[in-house]
Amino acid sequence: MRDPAPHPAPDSSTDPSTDPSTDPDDGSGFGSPAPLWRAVARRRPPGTDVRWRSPLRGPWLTSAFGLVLLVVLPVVTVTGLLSYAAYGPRFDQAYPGDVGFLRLPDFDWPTDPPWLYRLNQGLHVGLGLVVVPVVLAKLWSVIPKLFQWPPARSLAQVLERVSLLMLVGGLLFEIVTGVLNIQYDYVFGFSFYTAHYYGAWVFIAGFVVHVPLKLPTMVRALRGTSLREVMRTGREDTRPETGPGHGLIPADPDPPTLSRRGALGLVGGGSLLVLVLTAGQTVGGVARYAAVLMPRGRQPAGTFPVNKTAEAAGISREAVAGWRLTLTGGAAEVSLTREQLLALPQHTATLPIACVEGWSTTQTWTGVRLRDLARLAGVTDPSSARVDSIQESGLFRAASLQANQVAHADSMLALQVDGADLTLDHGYPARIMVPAIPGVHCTKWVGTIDFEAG
Ligand SMILES: Nc1nc2c(c(=O)[nH]1)N[C@H]1C(S)=C(S)[C@@H](COP(=O)(O)O)O[C@H]1N2
Ligand SMILES: [Mo]
Repeated sequence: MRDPAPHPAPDSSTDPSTDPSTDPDDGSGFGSPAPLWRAVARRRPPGTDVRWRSPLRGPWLTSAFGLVLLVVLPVVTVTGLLSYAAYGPRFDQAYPGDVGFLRLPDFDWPTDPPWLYRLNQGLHVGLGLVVVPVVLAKLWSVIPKLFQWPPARSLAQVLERVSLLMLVGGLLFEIVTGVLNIQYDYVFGFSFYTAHYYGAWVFIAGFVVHVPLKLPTMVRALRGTSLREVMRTGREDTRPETGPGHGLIPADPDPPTLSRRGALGLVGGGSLLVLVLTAGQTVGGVARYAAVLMPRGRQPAGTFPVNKTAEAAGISREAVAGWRLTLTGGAAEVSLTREQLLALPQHTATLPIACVEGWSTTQTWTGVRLRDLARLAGVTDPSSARVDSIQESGLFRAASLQANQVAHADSMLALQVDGADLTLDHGYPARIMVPAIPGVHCTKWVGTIDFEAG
């Protein structure tokens, strides 16, 4: 069956169905007559009159990919926004600090369960990467729309097109900045967070307009042909879709080189491959060898990832030789050597480091509880604590902790990991460990903790 939607003829200006000059009301929404609009409609840019030939293209295939994205992208978006909230915007340690009306409500990020941020960020980064093949497949499936001329025939269509541009542009931008942030050591500095945050809102705005507009079409297309039917149809029996084409079904298709089942398998296989090549970074063990796409996947056995090495942070053995911890916020400053800290009651807890990049590792930490240190400093029930590293510069040299993060029984200034002294790379002489917190706030090479009285 022929696609009932107007298909671009070789010279669309002679096609009465696409030539608005023959239409008393051109439906452009710009009032009639709209000479400018008609002039635009008649001038299809050269080279854009492409013949799209894949018989697989059509509302069903686009909707199938769309349904996956409809389920997955909200999870990626919400976990992304939650990650921003977990960074503690009220301490201005969530970047960008000043986002005007796009600021999320402040709330205390929970400390239970301890794997909360690990799960959140694993979902955000993991699903965000795994869904890339589906995003690309969906874009492939709607390419003919990009070449439609005139680009829009009414004001409503102009708005739809703009929302689509925001959706696609925002999504591709998020994928590119996200992947670059994982692969390179914060090449963006502050601007990664800024760019990724604003990019997210551009995407969200496009998504919120696009979904309600297309949902009825999607439901109709998916109801029209069952997945079971598609999965039973081989390449030989694959035909172009019938029914409303929405500008997707080719008027003049080539014979199929792949079944729809094959196309779904190809995209699903692509996603599975991304999963295998990335998950090993978090799963560890032999899976680690498969994590070739992840910079922190290939750690020697028995070790766990180092985000920033001591060398990169400018910390040497000599620099920490006469190290003392300074506690402030109470009536008098308190200064403690590592030996004095080791002589205090020690607490042991198994806690994850969960980086914003999506990798995580769970180890057993031993050290002094933060609430014990607050008491030593002379501050009961601190409302927050500011932790400073002896690292002189760098984005992550300091962090602020909320009241519940200081008070938690498993929150500590860790001196040891897995029964041995911390290595210099993992923060020797002492580092922060707090349940459910983003890895970036597990400050290494701690020099000062300033407790804010409650
Ligand atoms: N002083 C300091 N502490 C820091 C960082 C840093 O750059 N400087 N990086 C943080 C980040 S982003 C993470 S994910 C964890 C990683 O800890 P690890 O290197 O021991 O695995 O350390 C955190 N602590
Ligand atoms: Mo991190």
